[in-house]
Order: sequence, then C-alpha cells, then structure tokens
Amino acid sequence: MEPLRCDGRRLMGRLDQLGAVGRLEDGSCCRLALTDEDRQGRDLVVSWMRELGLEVRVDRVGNLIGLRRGSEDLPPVMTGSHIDTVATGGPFDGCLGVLAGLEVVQVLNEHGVTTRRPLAVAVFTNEEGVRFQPDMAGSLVYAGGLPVAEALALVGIDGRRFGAELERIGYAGTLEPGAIVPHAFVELHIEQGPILDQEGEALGAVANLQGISWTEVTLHGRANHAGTTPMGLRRDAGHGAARLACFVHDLAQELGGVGTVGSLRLAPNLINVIAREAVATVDLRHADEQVLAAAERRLEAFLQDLRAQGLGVETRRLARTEPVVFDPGTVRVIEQAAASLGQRIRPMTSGAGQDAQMLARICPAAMIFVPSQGGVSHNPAERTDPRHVQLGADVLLRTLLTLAEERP
Ligand code: HGY
Ligand code: MN
Ligand code: MN
Repeated sequence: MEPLRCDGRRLMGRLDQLGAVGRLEDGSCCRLALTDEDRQGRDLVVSWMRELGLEVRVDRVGNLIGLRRGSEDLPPVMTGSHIDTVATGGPFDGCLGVLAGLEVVQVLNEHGVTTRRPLAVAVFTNEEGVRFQPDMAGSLVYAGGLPVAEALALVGIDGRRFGAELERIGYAGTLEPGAIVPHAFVELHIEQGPILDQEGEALGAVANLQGISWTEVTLHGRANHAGTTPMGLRRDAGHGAARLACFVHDLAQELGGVGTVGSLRLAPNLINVIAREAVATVDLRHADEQVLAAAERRLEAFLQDLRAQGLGVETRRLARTEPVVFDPGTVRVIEQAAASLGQRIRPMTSGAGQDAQMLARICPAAMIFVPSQGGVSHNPAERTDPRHVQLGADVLLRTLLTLAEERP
C-alpha cells in the first residue's frame, strides 16, 4: 500500500477557519483562554472531532480529548496542543498541533486503518498563560502538577476567576484530568524562533526545552510634581521599572538564555506626575536549571538594591518550570519518520513553553518543529509555508502510527 500522506490543503483550510475565530482588525488571532472567542474556537474543534467520529471527553479544567478506538484497549498514543492564543497571536501557534492531529485521524478514517492502540487528540486549556497564570495550566493539571481546585481558583489579569469562566463558556467537564494516561505524547508545533528558517531546514526534532521563571514585580514610589521635585528627593517607580527592564535585558545577555519585561503598568501614568507605582512582569528562561536559578538570585539582589534606593518592592511568582529533556526513544521515532520521508531533521531546543513539557511528567513525550517564516510568532505576521505544514503533519502521521503499534 502506498504510504499514507496527509492532505495539506485540507489542513491549511482548517487552520484558516480556526484562525478567523477571534480575528482583530490588525489580523491578530485573539482567543484568550476561557473567553467567548476561546469558546467559539473550542466549539469549532469539537464539531470537527465529532465529524471524524471521535469520542469527545472534557475534563474538570476544560481540557478536551478526542478519542479514536484502537483494536486493543491499551493506553492511547496522544497528540495535540492548544488553541488559546496571546492577544496578538497568529493562526499556527498551538492550532497546528491540534488540527494536524485531526488530519491524521481523517487520513486513517479514509483509508480504513485501525491502529493497535487508541489515538487521542488533546486541546489543553490556557497554554499561553496570558489571561491566567501559570502558562500551560491545563496540561500542568493534567500531569498532576497543579491541583484542580487551585486551577479553578486562579484569578485572571481581568479579575475573573478561572472556574467561573470555565462554567460560563460551558467547558467545565467531569473527567478527572490525567485519568487517561497516554502511552506516549507527540506535539507538532511551529518553532516560533529563527533557527530552522535561517538554516533552510524544514523539520526539527525537539530534544529539550528551556526552564521558565515568571515573576510579577510591583514597585511602590511616591507621586509628586514632575516639575518641582528635585531629582534627589524622588521615589520614582517609573525610573525603577525602567532600570528593572534594562537589568533583565543585560542579565540575559550576560548569562545566556532570554529575559523579558513584557508587561509594564505605571500609575497614575501621567506626563507631569512622578509614578507612584509600577507593575512589571519578568520572564526569565534558560535551558540549564543552575543558570536559571542563578538568574533568579541576581534578580532578587537587584530588587534589594531598588529597596535601598527607597522604593517599596513586592514580588509574586506567576510560573516556574524546570528545563525538560524529552524522551530520546520518542525523539528517535520522530527522526525515523522524517527519514522515511527522505527528510533531514534538525535537533532543536524549544525556547517556548509547551504542553509537551507537562505531558513529559507522565509519559514519554517529544515534539516536531516546523519553521516560522522570519522566526516571527505571537504576532499576526506569524506564517509557516504550506509545504512545511504538510511535511510536519506527515512526520506526525508516521510517528503516531509507529507508536500506536507498540506492544505493551
Ligand atoms: O510563553 C510561552 O513560551 C508559551 O507561548 N506559552
Ligand atoms: Mn504554543
Ligand atoms: Mn504561544
């Protein structure tokens, strides 16, 4: 029998359809977790799952699992990702992994293929962590790293409670998160960085992933007149925040890894008033846990220095995950799948946090990357060549077929 191939055109069509849900004027995909737009996206994906004959299960934190029976009642091979986006998202981040999983199911249906193991396509809640922190909250609960009650009690940046929003959009399921323990988990995702694109590579086999440290820093100063207050008498939260952003940037350059102050709010945020308060977020990442921990200590020492300058400083931990090494055996299956297509595949580290890093806590997990044009993501200009979409889905198809035939 001719080796099975995915229908890249059909997959691009679904990506376009899902990408249109929550689209803003500037072309951004904006489907923050548990918003009405996220619900619309979920409803669309669930309708596709049902059309494909999948049994759809929803767990207590809104993770969706579409199950396809195997010939034997064994732990399933799982694929999938997320469909929630940042506010300035593109159509590929997360969605490619979910919709490629559905494409694999459709190809198997069309060719009457029944795999030994069941297949599962997962949509994990709140991967982005933009509205509710931590990021990857749904898959973290699924992997047993966050109690359900704690997740449901999370309060978003808009003051809404996670559990109430889940109820409101109708995706508060009953399945215990993690009740379905996969035999293996493989996630297809765009790289979201420049490496594959710059090197002219079409595929990446992700062997490991950076650790992430997210902290909210609140600086307290004193509002005063911008014209009359001598520089030596100021307690300027705006200046402290600017120093913090420079410190984080320089620290990352010194230690390697990356450092970002991505969100910054000043109060009262007026041209002629010295800022009394600044609320900033610090995102530090590194592939080496020792270096990431050292960076956190350096940050704390810097904040001490701001205190010594007269600013009040409070911190709140928003997320912390250690670096992850994916399962070498599963990475090998991905590499063999690429080779069977006559394709090279480059070893990669994921700079982004991923649901696969959480699933790696409960089963062998690994990822397939395809290039992001210009290395752009979390931006409406996010694009992946349809030929790479097709290739990534075909490698996923062959990887899942191999894993699904593995005996207990
Ligand atoms: O922040 C991340 O790395 C992911 O996009 N949630
Ligand atoms: Mn993603
Ligand atoms: Mn993302």
